Amino acid sequence: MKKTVLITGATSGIGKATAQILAKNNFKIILCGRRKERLEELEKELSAFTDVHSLSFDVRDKNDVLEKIEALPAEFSDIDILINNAGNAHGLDPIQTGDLDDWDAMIDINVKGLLYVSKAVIPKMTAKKSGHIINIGSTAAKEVYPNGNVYCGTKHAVDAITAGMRIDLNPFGIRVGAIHPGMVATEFSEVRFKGDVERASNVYKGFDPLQAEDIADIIHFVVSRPYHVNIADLVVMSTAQASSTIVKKTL
Ligand code: NDP
Ligand code: 8X3
Repeated sequence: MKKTVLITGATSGIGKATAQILAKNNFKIILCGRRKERLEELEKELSAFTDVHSLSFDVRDKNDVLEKIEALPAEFSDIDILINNAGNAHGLDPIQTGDLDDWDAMIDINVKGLLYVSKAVIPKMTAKKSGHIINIGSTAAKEVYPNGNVYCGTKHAVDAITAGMRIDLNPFGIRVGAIHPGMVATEFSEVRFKGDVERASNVYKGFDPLQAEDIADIIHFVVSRPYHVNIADLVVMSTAQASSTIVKKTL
């Protein structure tokens, strides 16, 4: 029987690539994101391979998150796998000049949003005593880089919350793990730099960064392990990257 996977942040980057690979590998997909047009387009594309359902919500809106997940049609309501991927960096400023709205966005989306979606899905998993939760952290969950202050703080929180989830959900046989990518060429930097495409593209210039498909492929591997195997914590960087600040560039 096909497993059902709910993916947040499926309208772009890692989430979209994950939906694409899982749809072609025998999973039923629930796509989540705010941008409805992108959801519709992707649902249409993936429906050629599997059953797909879209949910449009802002992860910051806890009532909407809880109501929409609760109201899933019967054929999608039994969620086997949750991929908490929605998130972004907003700004790259020293702590003394950081923008309060950016801080709110990162804390509300990357941390509280992840918690709201988890709160909506976990009862379905504890009731049936099975499930698998994958939180997308970052190398920023493991180290802090200049001007990364609050973004790194949110990803450190994701790391700690993942460990806490794994402990609390252990009696229910629910697998919990985190995948921590280094730099991946997605729309991430465009969002961070508020639509400044040139500044964003410079982030990935002069080396071969990870692509969204690289992480999607790893997520597929993680969710395809036999039940007794839980990939608890996985850091993945491009070969050119040694740490958050050390990247071997050829240009
Ligand atoms: P993208 O900007 O390409 O994708 C971000 C996704 O998150 C979009 O689908 C967006 O959908 C969704 N999202 C953002 N804000 C909200 C919100 N308020 N409510 C609902 N959905 C939201 O970036 P990536 O694919 O790179 O990022 C995915 C995850 O990977 C993030 O958690 C990021 O922190 C993490 N990551 C990224 C790395 C990178 O270098 N790219 C490295 C390490 C981790 P929409 O706008 O339609 O709502
Ligand atoms: C994203 C990785 O180093 O661009 O989490 O912040 S980085």
